[in-house]
Amino acid sequence: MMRPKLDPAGFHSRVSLAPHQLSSDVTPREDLIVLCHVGVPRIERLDWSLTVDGLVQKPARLAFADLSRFRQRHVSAIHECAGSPLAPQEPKRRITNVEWKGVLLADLLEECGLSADANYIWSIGADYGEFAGVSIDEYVKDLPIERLSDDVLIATELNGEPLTPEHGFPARLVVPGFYGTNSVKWLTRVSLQKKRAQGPFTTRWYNDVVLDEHGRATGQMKPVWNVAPESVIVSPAPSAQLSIDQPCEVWGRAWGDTPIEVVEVSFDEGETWMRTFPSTRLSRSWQRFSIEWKPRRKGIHQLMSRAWDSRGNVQPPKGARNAIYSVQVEVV
Ligand SMILES: Nc1nc2c(c(=O)[nH]1)N[C@H]1C(S)=C(S)[C@@H](COP(=O)(O)O)O[C@H]1N2
Ligand SMILES: [Mo]
Repeated sequence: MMRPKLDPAGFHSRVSLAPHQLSSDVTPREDLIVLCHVGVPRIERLDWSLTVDGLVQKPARLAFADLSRFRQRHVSAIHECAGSPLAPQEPKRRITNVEWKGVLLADLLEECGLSADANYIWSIGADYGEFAGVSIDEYVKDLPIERLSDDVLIATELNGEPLTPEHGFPARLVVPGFYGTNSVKWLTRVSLQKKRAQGPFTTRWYNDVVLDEHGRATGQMKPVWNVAPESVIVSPAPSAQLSIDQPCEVWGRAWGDTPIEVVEVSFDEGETWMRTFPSTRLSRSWQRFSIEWKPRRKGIHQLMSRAWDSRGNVQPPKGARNAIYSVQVEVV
């Protein structure tokens, strides 16, 4: 495929809703995040093709119409941007919950026959340009082959409609439970490989420094793949005024790659925590938690929530993209 035209060219993004605006279970289209590092390629369906190569028995090239040969899958999932790759420890909470439709990458790869030495799936997008002063030939990401068995999609629809150009028209990868950066838009090539991809988006950016318990670098790196446990209080909103001795519902959203089992809520800036059990996870959606609070003291209060996943991981107080979120309210 020839290089498509970019419109716009260059970094293009739209900020997401703030935590207190996350009232819809499914994020409406106009409130979705948009993040394009180098621009928005414009590709017609008839011009699009997907090449499958590398460690496969039968390399393939599919046209858009070929996708209809495979069974269609719906996945309802959180879709979260990992934040700025230039400031990986800064929480941005660019979180949405969406409905994807597409075909399973596993079905497609089964036809090609995986070689036994394929360890990683590289996915390549049609965008090109410059990001943070680095010239980008193509947007390349990777994922471990073990992930394939779950629900990795080649998606063609978002919230019941064809993808828009900004979201990857005509087809994109979706890795539910992984940070958005791994869901390569304008997907044009999938390559099975032995080693991790060596482009800037898998080595220089979106590759976290692993810290020891004192916060010192260990020299090891960890790819920005699985979404870490996270939660936000949706209501009350920041600066809300609450009445003393009146019960109020404190509720929010919790999510992660693995289901959230417990959410703890603090009304005193993390001094003490109350346990709540969030709603059961449906598909890969976010979960809702709720707790009643009767404020007994007038003045400013700092509310916080922290999510625990089924592997016992919890949100840290600070210094990570999934750090605890807090809301300041006034009791009058
Ligand atoms: N080809 C390509 N895919 C990409 C990106 C990109 O710049 N190029 N950005 C990634 C990032 S960082 C995020 S958060 C998601 C955002 O997807 P959305 O814009 O559809 O919400 O797309 C990912 N896929
Ligand atoms: Mo992102």
